[in-house]
Amino acid sequence: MVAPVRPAAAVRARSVADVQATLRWATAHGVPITPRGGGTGKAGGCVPCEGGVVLSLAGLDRLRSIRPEHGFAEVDAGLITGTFRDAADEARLYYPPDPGALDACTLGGNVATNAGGPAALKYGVTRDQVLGVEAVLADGTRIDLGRRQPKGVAGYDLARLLVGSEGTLAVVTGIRLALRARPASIVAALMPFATVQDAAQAVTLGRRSGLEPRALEFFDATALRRAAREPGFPFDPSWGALLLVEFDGEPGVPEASLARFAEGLGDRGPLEVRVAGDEARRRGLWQLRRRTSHLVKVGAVGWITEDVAVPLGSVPDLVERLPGIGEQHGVIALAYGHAGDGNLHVNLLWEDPSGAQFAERAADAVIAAALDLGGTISAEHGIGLAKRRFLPQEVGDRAIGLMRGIKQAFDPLGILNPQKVFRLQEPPC
Ligand code: 2HG
Ligand code: ZN
Repeated sequence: MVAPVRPAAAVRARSVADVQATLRWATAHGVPITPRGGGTGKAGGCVPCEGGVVLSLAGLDRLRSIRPEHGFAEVDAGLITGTFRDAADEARLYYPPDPGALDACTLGGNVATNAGGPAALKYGVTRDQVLGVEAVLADGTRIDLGRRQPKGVAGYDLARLLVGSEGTLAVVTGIRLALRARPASIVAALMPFATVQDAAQAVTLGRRSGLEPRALEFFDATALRRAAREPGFPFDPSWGALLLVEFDGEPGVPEASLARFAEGLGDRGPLEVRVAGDEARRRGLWQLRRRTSHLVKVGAVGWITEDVAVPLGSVPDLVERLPGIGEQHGVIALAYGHAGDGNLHVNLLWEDPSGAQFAERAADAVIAAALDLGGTISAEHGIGLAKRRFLPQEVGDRAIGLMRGIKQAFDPLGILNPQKVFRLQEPPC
């Protein structure tokens, strides 16, 4: 877990010029800068661990333009993601990324961590929508990177390099985001399974069938039991696990795809298929899904949440290993999340303060399991401080060396979000 830290000062930028002035000053005085969007990140990326100045982009929140004729929009980095999605929807357009903190996180924060969400399954993560970025370099220079049309291969793709760089290379102030046509029809269904293995198996079989679900969300029985203390959360004690499956397309297509998905699972198919009959019910299901992260933690005195991902065929292996990890380390281990992307939010909870001492070891075991299965330590929350110690295990020292070289080229004084993602020097914070 990442402890709170107080910076020496905070700057609330209202314009790109404010960001430039702050960085010019920081370079002149060698002051660390920690950029901040909505502050909803899960890996401590916006914790000012070296003191210095927190640079808030939240006041830079204009929707600059929507250009349907070009298929993109230009936004300030501090615009709330949900506000942008609603504006696109009003223009009959669609922006797919829908992270859990949709109504509080900013598009700049999403760019920093390359955020995902349920619909990333069909439409990709934030990086897949970014055509270009406007950013301010450590010395205060403003640069425009990227393209204005679907194709463009002029030089290294620096715009996309900034996506997922967690504010360590430059401060992103504006973003050019691709927009799509709004899907004509969307249908969601709950599919409970007798066993967790059947549900995990359905994730891999469902994807292999050639169908393209828009979302394929998984809940294991522990997650369900805990979340179902909330009235309205669907659960039956006979359920071993639950999938929330969603398809979109021309009218009639999603219903047919759902039926084919369930039928294709044969004997190990769902116990039932509960289709959300109308848009209000579909939205209601997603409200509950969005609250799952909070609901499962009620009653716990502490927790660590992971966002590991594994190759699709290994999802059943990962879920099978979790109860053993929980038992061995004396914590409650549960999983839910974007299983269609191989991405599970493994939550390690303790209800007695003594559990804290074992939780880090349990987290190590979850990370080791994901890496052992060929997966990743972070599918969508980023590395920040919380996952930093695991990064060398996944990418190796040579890759960390290359990343340090890139950091040095962008930020020679090391003032931009220092110590995040990987250590710049010892002792680290
Ligand atoms: C979600 O999918 C979020 O609900 C949060 O990414 C996950 O808190 C978590 O573990
Ligand atoms: Zn998630």
